[in-house]
Formats: sequence, structure tokens, C-alpha cells
Amino acid sequence: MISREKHDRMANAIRFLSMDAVEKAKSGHPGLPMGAADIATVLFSRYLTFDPKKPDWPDRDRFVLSAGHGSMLIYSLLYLLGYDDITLDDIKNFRQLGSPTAGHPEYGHAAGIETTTGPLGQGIGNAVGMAMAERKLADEFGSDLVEHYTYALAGDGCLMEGISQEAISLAGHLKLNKLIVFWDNNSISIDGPVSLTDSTDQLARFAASGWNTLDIDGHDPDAIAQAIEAAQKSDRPTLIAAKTVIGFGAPNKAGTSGAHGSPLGDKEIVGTRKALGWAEEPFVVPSDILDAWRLAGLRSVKDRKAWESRLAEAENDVRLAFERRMNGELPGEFEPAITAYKKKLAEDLPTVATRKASEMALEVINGVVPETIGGSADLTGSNNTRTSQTKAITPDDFSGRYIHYGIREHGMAAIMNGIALHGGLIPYSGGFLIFSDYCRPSIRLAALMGIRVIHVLTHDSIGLGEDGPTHQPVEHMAALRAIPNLLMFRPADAVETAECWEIALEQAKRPSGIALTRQNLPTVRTDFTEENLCAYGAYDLVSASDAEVTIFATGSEIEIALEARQMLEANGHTTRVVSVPCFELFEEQSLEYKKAVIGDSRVKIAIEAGIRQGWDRFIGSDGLFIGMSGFGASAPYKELYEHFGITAAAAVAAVEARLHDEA
Ligand SMILES: Cc1ncc(C[n+]2csc(CCOP(=O)(O)OP(=O)(O)O)c2C)c(N)n1
Repeated sequence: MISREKHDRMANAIRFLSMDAVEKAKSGHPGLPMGAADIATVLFSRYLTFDPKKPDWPDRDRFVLSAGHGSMLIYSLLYLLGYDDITLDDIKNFRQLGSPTAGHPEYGHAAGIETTTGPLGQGIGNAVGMAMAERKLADEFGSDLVEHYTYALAGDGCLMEGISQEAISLAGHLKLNKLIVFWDNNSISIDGPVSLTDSTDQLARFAASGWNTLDIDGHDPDAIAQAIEAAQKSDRPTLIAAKTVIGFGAPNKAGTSGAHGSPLGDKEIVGTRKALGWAEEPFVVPSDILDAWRLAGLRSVKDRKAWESRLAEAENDVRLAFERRMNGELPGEFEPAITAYKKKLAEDLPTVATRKASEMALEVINGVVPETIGGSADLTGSNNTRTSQTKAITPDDFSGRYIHYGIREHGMAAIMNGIALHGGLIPYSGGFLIFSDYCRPSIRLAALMGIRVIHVLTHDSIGLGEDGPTHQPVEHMAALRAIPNLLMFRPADAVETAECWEIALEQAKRPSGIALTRQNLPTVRTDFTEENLCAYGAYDLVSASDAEVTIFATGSEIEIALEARQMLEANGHTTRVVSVPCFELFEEQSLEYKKAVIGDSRVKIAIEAGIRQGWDRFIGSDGLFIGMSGFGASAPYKELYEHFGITAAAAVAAVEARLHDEA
């Protein structure tokens, strides 16, 4: 049992490390770590199950600092608890280049940071995903191997962001009762009191979304402990509204936005030391308090060892499957299944929309990769993301492999990140490419973190037709290609779709998006190749030596490119066609390969039913481009292609005009 006096000093260790680090860095957020120090102390010293020496123990409890600006809270905790990755020097180097103690917590910088946070609200979504993954894996592997809590600490900002509602309503619906969210209810944000902008009854909101809600004094360790124990017994996810004072202990700035996002200043820190009775120099933690924290870090060693014994005693195939999946490795059956499927496609030569081709590929994939977990934001029938293996998950039955996310794209993308971060599952989603805008902040974070989530993005151009310009992506491929470390695919037929899926699944450390058509497309890869040609990013679909013309295209515009080629060849112009399913993979090829693919034809032309941005890389700034330069329109899709001049005839006319000009 930790005495009140000891609790206070343990919490003060967090407070002083945080304010001293912010002061030294001359930037950062001392207010939240100071205000939430009591919550963190009770949680980490008494309840959270984890082992600093085995930080990736799969059945550890997860903790998400959704209010990422309070990063010093987690850095202080990790140092105090004895995680090797965060030393006192790292705390002193808060926010400096190369230090794991970045401005906001970054996944991969140090063990114990379960996700990257900072964009407010994302962490709540991630926590919901982690809790969902826990429930799913517990169903699959049993509570001997998977049974842990997911905790999150959110601020007013996280709760104000719309994404929080998307995430909490799904969590409430699915009764994710091992999810426990603390709301650091300090009534302050940057502009001042929260009352300037918000009068939501948060407890009522969470209750209405199916949550258990508790309201406590966030500086009372007993109340915090009781709340956690009550939450652990709940049959629903729990919100613990913890009333706190931002910048707790600071004589003048506590309770004001002055404590939020800037150093307290020397005088105020001296005053805080006095007010809280902390005589230590900056960055010094008294040895008895450091010992108490290090002891807290040892609390779960026994649990961890017992878990390891249970894993060792599990049936061989169960243990191997669990380990393989937690390591993020694909099963051996995967590659041969894709190869056999590609062979079959070369025989069948189907004419299908690539969204349908994606479903066909998924039928094969889901049959051999049990860790995929699909879903859609209420567009299952349009996205074709559900296969025969993927029964829906329901509040009472997590044996399924399909999540009906509801109309919640942003929540879905953040939840998928949480599922991937948890490990053991590979989430893929379904949505319209146009609404990738609604997922973008979470897709960006997936790319920043380097995690495997796969977004199925259908209805990828004006080719969707009658739904019109509100639904027709124009700038979206360019916008998604702009995100570093994201693979953005636009396959041209069923074979390329299978190959893009294969690549996306093989990316253990980056997310992918696959843009797919609504309209039917013929098979253009008619000859079977065991090699995955899409892995080159761009490749010769139809080669020609000394080609006068090279046509670059993606997805549905490959069909147009092939038709244009035939017309050009008939007119005596030797023409190559290059399929470009993935810009990013192309950039990773050797210089020699890239030079050869781009080639030196007299005329280079690109065809994509989107904007030109990015294409000059292939065609040069003087190249020809057939695509969109504004928004689409509502009409049958064939008419739209004519209307916007995305046709083989238009391509041929442009090429011949250029050849004529040059002659
Ligand atoms: C999506 C997003 N918008 C804006 C910000 C900038 N920002 C960081 S903290 C903050 C205020 C958050 O207030 P609160 O959650 O109450 O945190 P506290 O003041 O209690 O530290 C804002 C607007 C952000 N990090 N993320």
C-alpha cells in the first residue's frame, strides 16, 4: 500500500520532471502532466499491468496518452518506471533532435509509447482499436493468452474533436468493457476556459453512447483507485471524468491556460517547489521516490512470467500461430495462394470492376491469412470488402472477422491504427476514395508510425458516374501520393489488383491505399507471370524498342491507353504502354530501371482520370496529360469520359498534334 504522503511525492516527481524539462527545452506543455500526475501515479503504480524490461509483452495493458501535447507525462513515467529507452539525459533533451523525447509521443521512438499522438482525438480512436483487437484475440486465443485492459487519457480537446464521437459510439455499441478512458477534466484549453466554446454534458454524451460513466476528484488517489476498480468490473467501456487543476501546484498559473503550452518560468517554478514542498534541484528525483517508482515497474513481472508459461504450455500450433501473428509475419500459405490465383486469372481473363477483383483477391487472402480483419464505413456492398470468411463482429460475438464501422470514416481509420498497433491482426477497411479526406489525418499517422493498415478505396474517379462531382475523386490520388511512407495503388485489372494486395499485405511497416473502380475493366495482364510486376511501381505493359510514343497510365485508364496505342500503331507510330500502379514503389527502383521505364520517346503522355500533379515525373513538364483539371459532373460514366476528353481518340489527337508540331 502506498501512503498518501508517498503518493504525493511520486506524483510530484512527474510534475517536477515535466516542468523542468519544458523549462530547459524552452517549449512544451507542463500543465497536463502536472494536472494528471495523480491519475497517472495511481494507474501506473497500482493497476497497469506491464513490464519495463519486456515492454512488448503481448498481453500487457495498453496506455494511450491521447492528449499527446502532455508528452512529458509519459516520458517521466517511462523514466521513473525503469524503461531502458528513456534515460534522465533523454528527459533533459526533451524536444531535441535525435532524442526519443520528441515534442509529442512518437511510436517507435521508445518502448512504452504505444502510439503516436498529438493530433487531438486520434488517441481515443486508437484506444478503441486496441480494445477491439484485445476482445477479438481473446475470443480467438482464449483468455489464457489475451486478457488485458486498454487505458487512455484524454483532454477536453480530444473530447471536442468530432472523431471522438465516432470512436466512442462504436466502442459503446460493441460494449468494449476493457476500455477505460480518463478525461482530464480541467476545463481549460489554449484560448482560455472551455466554457468559451463548449457546454456539452460529457458524462451524458458518453452515457448516451453506451458508456459507463464515473465522476471523480482527479487529485484524490483513493477516488481514482476506486474508479479504476469499478471500471474494471463494468460491462461497458468506462469514462472516468477526473476533475483536475491544470498546472497543479503552480502558485499563479495553476487553473489557467498560462500553464497549458509554455514554460512556467523560473519564478513560478520556484514558487511551485515551495508550494509542493519539493526541495530537489531540477531533474533530481529523491532516491526513495525513484525506488518506489522502480518497484512499481517490477509489479507485473510475476504476471508476465505466468503468461509466458501459459504460452509455452499452449498447443504447439496455437503458440506458433500466436507468435507468428504478433510478430507480424504472414503465413507460408499466403504466397503460393496468390500465385495460384494469378495463374487462374490468366486463364479466366475476367472482365470485372477492380472493386470486384479486390473482393476476389480477398476471398483467396482471407482463406489463408486468418489475421485479416475487414470492414467498411457502411458501404460493404459497394466496397466489396466482405468475403465468405468474414462474418460480422457483434457486441456479443467477436468470432467474426468483419467490422461494420458505420458511417464513421475518421473513427474507422483511427481504430484501424489501434488494431494494427495492438498486433496480431491486419485491418483493412472499405470506403469511397473521395472520403479518404475524412480518414486522412489517421492515414497520415499510420504512415508516420509505419504500421500495416490497408484502405480499400473504391469509386476512384469520374468512372463512378451518376453520383456526380461530390463523389468523384479528382485530386485524391495526388493528395494521397503526397503522404510520405504511404503506398498508394491504382491497379488496372484483376491481376494487378491481386498483386497490389500481395504487396500491401507484405508491408509490415507501412500503410497502403488501393484505389478501385466501380466500372468493369478487361484483364490486361493476359500472360501469367509469377513475378509481381506491380512491385516495380511502373513497368512495361506493352514494350516496344525505339518507341516514338510512350503512354503512362493507371487503373481504368490503362484500357484507354491500350486502345490509343493500337490507333497510334495503325498510324505508323511505335508506341509503348507503361502501367504505373504505384508511384512510391517506382521511386524505390534503381536509377537504371527508372531511366529505362521513363525512356526517351519523342512524345510522352500520361492518362489518369485525376489531376496532373505528380505526373511530370514521368512525362516531363512538356509532356502531354489527359485527365481532369476541375471537378466532375453527374452523368453516365461513358458520357463523362467523352465530356472530359479522357478517350483514346483525344490521346491520339494530342500525340499526333505534338508530333506534327515537332516535325
Ligand atoms: C487536431 C488538433 N487541433 C489542434 C491542436 C492544437 N492543440 C494542442 S493542445 C490544444 C488544447 C487542448 O486542450 P485540452 O485538451 O484541454 O488540454 P489541456 O489544456 O488540458 O492541456 C490544442 C488546440 C492539436 N494538437 N490537434
